Amino acid sequence: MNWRSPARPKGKARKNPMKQSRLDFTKVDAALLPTVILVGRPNVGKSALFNRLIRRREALVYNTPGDHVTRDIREGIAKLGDLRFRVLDSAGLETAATSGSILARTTDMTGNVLTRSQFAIFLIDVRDGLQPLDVEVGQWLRKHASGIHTKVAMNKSESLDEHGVLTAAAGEAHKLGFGDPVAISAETGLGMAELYEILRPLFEEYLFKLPNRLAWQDFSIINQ
Ligand SMILES: Nc1nc2c(ncn2[C@@H]2O[C@H](COP(=O)(O)OP(=O)(O)OP(=O)(O)O)[C@@H](O)[C@H]2O)c(=O)[nH]1
Ligand SMILES: [Mg+2]
Repeated sequence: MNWRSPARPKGKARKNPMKQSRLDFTKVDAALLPTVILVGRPNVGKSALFNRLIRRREALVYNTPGDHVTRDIREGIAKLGDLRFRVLDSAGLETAATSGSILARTTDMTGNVLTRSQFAIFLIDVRDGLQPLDVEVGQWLRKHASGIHTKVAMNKSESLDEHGVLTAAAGEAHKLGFGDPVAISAETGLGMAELYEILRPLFEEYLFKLPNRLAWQDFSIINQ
């Protein structure tokens, strides 16, 4: 399913995944929104997904100093249907994951970025199949971000239109150990509806579990 409508429903509920919506994320204080970090080896499409999610407007660019390099971490508010969340584009994270020589900076990254994230979307390039670097990123995540709920996204899936190929790729991606993958295309928007359906209950649960119930008790409840 290729659902790309950004607008909130007006009037009658539309026939899309938002129908089951309860919390109105558009009313949630931005500071309380869950944070999702996009991770993966180079070129898998993290920035492409980031740009799609934030619609290229709200990117905030800032630098996270490391030992030898400057990391640019882009942050924005993602809009996925009526869902809102903070999203981080982790340029450079894969380097930390794949180079044993910069473990110190890995620790920096853990402190600066991972502790701010409750969720991760772990992108792989479905056209390449599972690569050793993907496996390393997965191991790195398990080691440094074990508390982060991680979902694997098979990006560039628009290029695999044969069902059997995608099923085989999903079987392979499952081996990363983060559950069932979701097939997406950051470029065409394929799979955004599935991503929405996966993320919404997780984010609702996250918000309901926030310690300060006063913080969310005023959220609008919609479609009840
Ligand atoms: N066919 C296809 N190409 C894509 C898709 N998403 C990204 N790309 C292409 O893949 C290349 C890498 O995309 P980026 O978004 O820069 O990848 P990245 O993971 O941010 O790369 P680094 O920042 O270098 O780690 C670009 O040429 C994109 O146009 C997709 O869904 N389908
Ligand atoms: Mg990038």
